[in-house]
Amino acid sequence: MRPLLCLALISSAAFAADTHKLTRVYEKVATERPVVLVIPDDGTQRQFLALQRGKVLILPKDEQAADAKTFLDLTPRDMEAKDGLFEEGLNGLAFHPKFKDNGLFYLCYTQQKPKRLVISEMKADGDKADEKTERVLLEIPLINWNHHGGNIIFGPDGFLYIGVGDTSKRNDEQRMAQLNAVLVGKILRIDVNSREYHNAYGIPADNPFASGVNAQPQVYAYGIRNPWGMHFDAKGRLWVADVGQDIYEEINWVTNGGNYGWSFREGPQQFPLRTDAPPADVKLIDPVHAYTHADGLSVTGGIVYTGKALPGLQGAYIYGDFVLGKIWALKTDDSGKVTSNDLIYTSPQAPAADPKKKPAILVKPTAFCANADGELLVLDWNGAIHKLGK
Ligand SMILES: [Ca+2]
Repeated sequence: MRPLLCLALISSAAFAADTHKLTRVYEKVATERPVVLVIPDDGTQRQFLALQRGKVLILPKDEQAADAKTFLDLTPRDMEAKDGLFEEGLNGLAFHPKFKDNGLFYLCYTQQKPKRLVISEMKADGDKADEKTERVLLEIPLINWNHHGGNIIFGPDGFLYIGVGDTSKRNDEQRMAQLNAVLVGKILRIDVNSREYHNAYGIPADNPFASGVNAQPQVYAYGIRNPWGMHFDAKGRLWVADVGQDIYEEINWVTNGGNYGWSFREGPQQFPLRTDAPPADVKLIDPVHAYTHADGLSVTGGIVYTGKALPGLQGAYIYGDFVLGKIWALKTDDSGKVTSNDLIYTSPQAPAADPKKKPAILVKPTAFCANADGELLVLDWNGAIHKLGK
């Protein structure tokens, strides 16, 4: 290739125009490490924002206001180990489908000594959570500070879905993701209204291993590495982004009993560091969409857009890359075949003072959430909330 042509290609890639922009909202509210924003179905349209250090805020109605309320503050609980500051903490918040009547909501957070993931229930009293009402449902042992997921979401079936990573530093060393004798490397599903198990929760009758014989009954789907971003769309499909290791980042449609491949597979290919073959009778489900580490390094799952302000995105699954600050709009047909995947935004970068270091990515998406109007908010690890627009 002639040098001039090569230069032209590089510059056009570097300056590719974004089709969408982000506008900062709730700028006057301290929003360090936001991980999920949820609006319970109780008619109040309150926007609850979970911060990874352990706080839950109720954001003001006015995007320019400063008067956020502290709904819950679990920061004294020391959720993170000294080496756990990146992924440990409060990573899941979900409201009971009958929150309006019963005031119940659910949390998923890490605790130390022993290192574990805790799924618990609390009751709200108006704009305050009552910490004394906490009821622990499930505790899952962890062996590393990273790759434990922790997102929780209620399905249209009324059951609580819990995304749990393989708890391996790398390589699924302990071969947990395919082992249904443990709860890590899985999507779990439990019934919070029952008291059949540990007098704390129940198992939906159609969970794939509901009998609990040779496998844990809480398992709903398996072969998962590090689920980050779970979403039920209007058609009842469960979208789960699964953070990859060396080559691929994944977006999956997760179904009851499905095996999503890890660590036999990474994305739509065999995982090169694993040489043993899966059992002959095992069906491994490939992602609906995967991108390679040429395009991004850590997927953040999103939601299917149903707002009004951006008609071109109607029905698209909006997701992003945490490390490189990109946002895409993915469209599929009903069979899961991708019909388009448009890059709609790329974060600006700030050059590092030290030329040997990488530039800072200014927008690092941790979650994509709908506001009360169905418009898309991007939660940003750098401590900001942005609204997606044109
Ligand atoms: Ca997979």
